[in-house]
Amino acid sequence: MEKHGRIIKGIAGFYYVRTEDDSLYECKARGSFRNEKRKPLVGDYVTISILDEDKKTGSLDQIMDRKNELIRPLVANIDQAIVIFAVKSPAPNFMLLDTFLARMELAGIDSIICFNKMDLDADGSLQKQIREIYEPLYPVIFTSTKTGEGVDVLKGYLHKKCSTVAGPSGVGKSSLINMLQERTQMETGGISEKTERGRHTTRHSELIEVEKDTYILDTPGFTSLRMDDFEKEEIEEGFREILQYKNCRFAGCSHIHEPDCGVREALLKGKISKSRYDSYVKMYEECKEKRRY
Ligand SMILES: Nc1nc2c(ncn2[C@@H]2O[C@H](COP(=O)(O)OP(=O)(O)OP(=O)(O)O)[C@@H](O)[C@H]2O)c(=O)[nH]1
Ligand SMILES: [Mg+2]
Ligand SMILES: [Zn+2]
Repeated sequence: MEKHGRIIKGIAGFYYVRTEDDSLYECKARGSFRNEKRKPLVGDYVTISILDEDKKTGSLDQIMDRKNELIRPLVANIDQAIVIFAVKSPAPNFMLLDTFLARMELAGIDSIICFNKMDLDADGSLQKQIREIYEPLYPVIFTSTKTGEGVDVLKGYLHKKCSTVAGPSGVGKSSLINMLQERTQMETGGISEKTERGRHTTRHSELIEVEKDTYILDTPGFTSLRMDDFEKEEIEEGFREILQYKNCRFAGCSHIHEPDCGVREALLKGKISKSRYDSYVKMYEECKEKRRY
């Protein structure tokens, strides 16, 4: 018997497929995928044939065409990315955030920025600084899993979409996801002091159904992201504000040292934030460096 479904989790060669009738099957990919070099991804819409209905096992027979696919995190058919940082502990690394945002821009995926642990920003000064940089560019949400503030706003953005949730380790991604849904409780850094590793961090990606047709993908935290798989000329496409102001004298302007550069002019006038511009320059240099290897 054949069924349609979606891969919600992949562990050690097994794919867990949630089917239209809301069952979950453990599937092995058909051997031919390996020959075709097509690897099933979390988020893929698939056709499976049932091997054993009692044991809920199946064979993954067919992968539907993908709307998009991401490498970091490895996932297919995403509608948007929710990038989560903490206002503090850990302190936000804006270069890391900007790299993530640029990668999403280049992949054609919309981002929403969520700053968690707002309870640690009692006087709101961190919030103010963050808003100044990012609010002109992206939706910015502030949340706290301690007070519950902002969680409903976040939920509103997720409605009927498939969102990947990404961010550094320890910012509260799993804690937030636990507040958003009841079905699967993710392990968080707080509640698992008993385990050998001392602390439970997310180690594989999993699609979680928050409500009907609303999915979020919890992913392991990242500590670094690079842009060196892109050409330096492509980096500007990762910055909405640079695309907006690049009325420069020279075609192919790097926006770093050329005269009559619209981007540096906008920077001087305060229309582009220094922090974002610095991230752009760092990424550009990073891409230039790699040519020497
Ligand atoms: N003060 C404060 N602490 C929080 C908040 N949300 C989460 N935490 C704490 O931050 C720690 C990390 O939370 P997790 O949800 O495990 O973080 P994560 O982003 O899933 O981490 P990884 O799985 O390692 O990527 C835990 O000790 C949480 O209790 C918050 O809103 N405020
Ligand atoms: Mg986690
Ligand atoms: Zn320029």
